[in-house]
Amino acid sequence: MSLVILSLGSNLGDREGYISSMIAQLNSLLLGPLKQSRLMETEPVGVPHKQQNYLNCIISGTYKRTAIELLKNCELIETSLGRTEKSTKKARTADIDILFFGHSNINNNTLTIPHPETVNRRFCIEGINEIAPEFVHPILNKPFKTIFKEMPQQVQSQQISFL
Ligand code: PH2
Ligand code: MG
Ligand code: MG
Repeated sequence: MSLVILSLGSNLGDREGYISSMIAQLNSLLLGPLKQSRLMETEPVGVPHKQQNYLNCIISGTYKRTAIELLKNCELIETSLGRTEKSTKKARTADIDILFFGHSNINNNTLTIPHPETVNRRFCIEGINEIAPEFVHPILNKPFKTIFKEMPQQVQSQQISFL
């Protein structure tokens, strides 16, 4: 059993509806206790062209199979919600990113866990600090309450509003 932390995002179409559907489907995939951060409206980070703001939230739960199986199931959920866009740079209806899979370090052709952008994205730090402040980043060896407190200025300057 692994504690998993996921980022959910949508910036195309009925964003709230897609986030609710992702949560509903993840509820049946993950075991409790499921935790969910507040919804955040966030400016897109790391995208080359201007696009609509994202709705994001962070969730955690436990998973009893492997990281690759979790990835496949998350991709099935994305596809069920009309996601056709596979490039990471374009607007999408549904995006589920595996940020942490327990304290595993995984690095292969299909998966990089911890997700390397986690600590460069304010919504990830804010969301994890909200639902799992004691969770220790397996590479930085610091709990998220500390990562939150030490957030660099350029990360802090990303626009977020809590809904
Ligand atoms: N996801 C991306 C690229 N940029 N920006 C925000 N604010 N939220 C996201 O979920 C996000 C992003 C690629 O997956
Ligand atoms: Mg993403
Ligand atoms: Mg993704």
